[in-house]
Amino acid sequence: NEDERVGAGGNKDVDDEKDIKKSKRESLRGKDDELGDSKDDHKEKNKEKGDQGNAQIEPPREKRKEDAARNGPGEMGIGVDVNREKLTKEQQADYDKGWNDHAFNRYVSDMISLHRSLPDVRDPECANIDYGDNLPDACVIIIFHNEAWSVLMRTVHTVIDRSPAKYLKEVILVDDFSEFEHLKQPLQEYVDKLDKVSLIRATERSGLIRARLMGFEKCTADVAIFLDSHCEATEGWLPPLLHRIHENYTNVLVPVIDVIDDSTFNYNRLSGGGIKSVYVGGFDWGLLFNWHPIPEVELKRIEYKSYLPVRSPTMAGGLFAISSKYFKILGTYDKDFDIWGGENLELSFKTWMCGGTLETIPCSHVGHVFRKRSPYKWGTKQNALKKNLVRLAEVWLDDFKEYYYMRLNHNLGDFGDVTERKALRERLHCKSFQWYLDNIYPELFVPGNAIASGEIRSKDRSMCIDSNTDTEGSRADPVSVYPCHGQGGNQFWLLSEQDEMRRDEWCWDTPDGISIKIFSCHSMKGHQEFKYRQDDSIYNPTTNKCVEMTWDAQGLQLADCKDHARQKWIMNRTPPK
Ligand code: UD2
Ligand code: MN
Repeated sequence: NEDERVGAGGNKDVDDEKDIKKSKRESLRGKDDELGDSKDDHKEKNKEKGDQGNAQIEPPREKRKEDAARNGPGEMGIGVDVNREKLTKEQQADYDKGWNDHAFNRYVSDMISLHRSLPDVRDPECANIDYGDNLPDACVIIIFHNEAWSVLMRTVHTVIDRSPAKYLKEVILVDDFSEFEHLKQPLQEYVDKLDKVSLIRATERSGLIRARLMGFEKCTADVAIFLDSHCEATEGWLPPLLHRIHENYTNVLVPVIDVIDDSTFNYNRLSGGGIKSVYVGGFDWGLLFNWHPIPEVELKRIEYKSYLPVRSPTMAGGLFAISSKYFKILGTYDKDFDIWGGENLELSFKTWMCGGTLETIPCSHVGHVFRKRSPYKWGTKQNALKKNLVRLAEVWLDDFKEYYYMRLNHNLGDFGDVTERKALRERLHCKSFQWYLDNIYPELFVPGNAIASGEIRSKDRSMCIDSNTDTEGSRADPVSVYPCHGQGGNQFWLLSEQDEMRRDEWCWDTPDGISIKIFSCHSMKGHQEFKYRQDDSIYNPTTNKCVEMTWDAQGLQLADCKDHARQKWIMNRTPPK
């Protein structure tokens, strides 16, 4: 499935992007090599200035223009390749620390100007749009916990450099109780010298949801814009967002979120350009956000124009613009959400269900460094995500919450009190989740009439069929057996009416007629058809074989059907209605 792109917290480029990137880099290799020395110089100079080598003082505008014209590392958004093996011992230690602390290549980021130039990634049509000169003003709220200096400041500077001054009222930084020295006094001093920028601090670790709320309280502008602390704003990013809110304050907007490579800081431009390179947000029944291409009906509605706002069922969460007034009307966020996760779906569902519109704006591009792991500690809030998602389900999902709870084996844990949030939904007279699914996200697979669901337990011994289908590398992951853990998760399966063994958009498949692997569902039966028969066997008609646990109970395979325990499976059949 080529269309699987970037997961929040997990990052995948489609293959052809990688190729483009590679060839881009290859054609520049000569140049890069020449730059080898000067790159080190740059790094050394920064080192002399102290504080992790990156507390540069804001250069004047003229100097910044020079920076952009200069052919320095990372300019024009081109990635920087550093060969770790060629670094000195100390540099290697610094390089490794960068990855460790941040789950991206901080060492490379430190080499790149805080004002680096970027290509114009917008569709040419965007240039012809007149947004007028009377747009609402905005505050940009950037929250962070233990962020890298150069990455944080590049977020701040690209916002200031690339926003029309009259619309940018303030930039509000919220430090969510960071530990790093460079984010303490040095940051305060740096910020004091910047026009429009202020810094507030949480006095305990509050998690990203409450940190954003702290920032929002200080925001006095018409529009609140939230950004993660590792972004780069591109030319023209702001007016299209403001314009859409100016047209209707119940529009909630998301820019196109481009991928900044976590290793080279290459600013990836999506392959091909045009409207088909724009993705919209969805989710699965584990209540995790995912990306998918714009559905055909929506493409038709906007007549395939590459510059018109595109409706999106959900948002990724980190980068969006909302009218301050409307954010308040919608009850901002649920302040009992901890650390990370779920707030993006909460805001998405209620925007749609309570009368607003959520759109992606193809003419507004902002880059974000997608990481493969979460770099910071979650402290005592290890179960934060689950708690957030249960609160979300309780308040917004109506009976559909059952699909998520099945995943948890109905083990909800302590999720606190949601009365107030339910009252909010009542007060706003929001529509039902059924309405949302029918009208806003009809593409979603709804488990609805599953024939069977839950764990699939072997009759031979307490082993269950298990496979990972989330985040990275889920394509062609093997389906195997693992001791039953009763927690749902990777042992939760659902047999659809079409005899597919699924989890969300992922299906069992047998590419070779022996092994069983995870592929995206194609609804064409064949190698994805599995019948759960009365004799408790699971049968694939195309190969005329049955699902069997291997004799050593280490794996799973298709084999000729026989009447023995390793081919017998217990799965909960849905009682007839
Ligand atoms: C995505 C979103 C993120 C958020 C999250 C779900 C994008 C690009 N990113 O995950 O904004 O909606 O999904 O909750 O859509 N932070 C704190 N305190 C904490 C933890 C994080 O201030 O306790 C900051 C962190 O420094 C960063 C932001 O919150 O600026 C988002 O965190 P992330 O980058 O780890 O989340 P991400 O991009 O994986
Ligand atoms: Mn992020």
